[in-house]
Amino acid sequence: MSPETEARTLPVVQGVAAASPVLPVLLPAGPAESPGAPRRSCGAKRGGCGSGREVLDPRIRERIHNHPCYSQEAHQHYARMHVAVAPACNIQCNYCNRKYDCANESRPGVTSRVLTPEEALRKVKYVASRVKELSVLGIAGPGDPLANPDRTFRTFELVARECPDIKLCLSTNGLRLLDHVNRIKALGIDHVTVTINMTEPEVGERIYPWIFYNHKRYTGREAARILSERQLAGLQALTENGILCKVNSVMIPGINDEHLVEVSRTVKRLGAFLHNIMPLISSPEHGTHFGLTGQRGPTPQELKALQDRCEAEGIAMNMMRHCRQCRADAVGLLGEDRGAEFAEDVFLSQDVDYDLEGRRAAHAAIERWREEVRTARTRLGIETEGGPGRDGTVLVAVASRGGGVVNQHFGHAREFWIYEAGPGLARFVQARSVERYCGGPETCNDDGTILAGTVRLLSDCAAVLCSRIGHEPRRALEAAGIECVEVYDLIETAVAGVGARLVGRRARTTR
Ligand code: CLF
Ligand code: SF4
Repeated sequence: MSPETEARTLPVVQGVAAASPVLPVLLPAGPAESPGAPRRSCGAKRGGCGSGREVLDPRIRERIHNHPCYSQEAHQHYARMHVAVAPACNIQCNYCNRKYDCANESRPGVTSRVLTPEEALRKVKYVASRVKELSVLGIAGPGDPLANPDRTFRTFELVARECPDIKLCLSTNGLRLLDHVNRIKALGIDHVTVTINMTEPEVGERIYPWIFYNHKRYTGREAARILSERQLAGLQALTENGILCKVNSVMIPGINDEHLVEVSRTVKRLGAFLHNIMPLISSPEHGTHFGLTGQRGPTPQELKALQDRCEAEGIAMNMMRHCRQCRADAVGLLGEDRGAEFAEDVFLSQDVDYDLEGRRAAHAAIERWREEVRTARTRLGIETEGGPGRDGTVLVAVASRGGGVVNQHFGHAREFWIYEAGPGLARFVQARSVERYCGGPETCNDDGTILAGTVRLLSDCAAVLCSRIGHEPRRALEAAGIECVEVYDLIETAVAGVGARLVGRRARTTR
């Protein structure tokens, strides 16, 4: 029976599945790496990883299992929050004008109010008591956390003491990383992201006009050389100390797009676990150098092609493909922004007891549900990996509110998850944001431009899977050759079923 027609009763995790966003990911299927395997690797061997395509050492699997950025599967179930405690920065990136949050982790156009470490602790406790699926606290700005070391580490210290089940996560431009490796390790900050956009100063001078280092301002090629050396040395020191590292890179067409393949190779050699290549977001109203000079960002197709190259043979880097470029005070599942629910006057005025037992029970419920999803996937023989660009696949788009289920109305989707689909294959490749088509009767797509934009964005997809869809969007999508499938099922089951049917049909028509 095809997933489109098969009605299934899905287990619901009380208070979690309905609210939580979805996520498909791979479970390691092959042999685990031997405990004695040499370090200076990302801890994974070819064949499947938490984000991508490698078989994980079980110890690393345990470390990432509920980190929504390091594990693609976890991002459908677990939330992160950022606290904006770090205002200053020590470098200048051409995609940032310092009015907004650090664009190495955030999209431009949004700003965060800076909190003191004590205020940040109150916020974390308040949010953790209400968002039980919260698993990670990240510090990512609004400037560079390590240009504000006292505020950053004081915040981590307070949270580590009072919220022992929350993972600590840091994101930095890497200039001062080497100075703080011991402190990072001592505080148990187990996940660190370094933004590395280049390893060649000739490329770097087109991205960084200056850096401020050891009381001196450096410009041009010399600035880029110092920055690159410090980033790579810091990354290496972290991985040698057993800290899981992710590298973020901003893809800037014509400047570093080709070069990022080499960056991926280099950071993998230095032990980075994951590479997150993000699209440059650039427009004149952001007031950045790139925005004002007309530097464009990549298309989703260009981004995917580059990610595929870095993941392919020869490099085999684990790629993060589900980043949402969230803001420095983001709260919630990736892709949702619940910051407005946690206003300052509320969390600053309340004393919250930390409900460790309640949080543990909620996480246990999430894990039971994940296990059911995995069991279903295994029973049906669905792969979630398979290497980029496997022959005989199509792209399909999924609307989901999370929990691993196709469960969202087309008109309510703010983003679509793009999968490579085929017989026995459902491989997550990208999240694409759209403007919500239906905002209620008063704002519902009155001039058609939102729908037209969505159809364009999904133009390389063969089908859209959603719980319901209206007549007008269905007509527009079908006119563009995109099939609309109404379904309520596990994502991977539905994607693989539709993929098998579409690939089979294509094979028959080309015979
Ligand atoms: Fe935050 Fe970054 Fe830690 Fe995640 S975000 S500090 S690693 S907890 Fe995640 Fe957000 Fe992408 Fe960053 S989706 S921008 S990769
Ligand atoms: Fe802006 Fe972040 Fe670059 Fe600093 S490191 S200039 S805050 S994008």
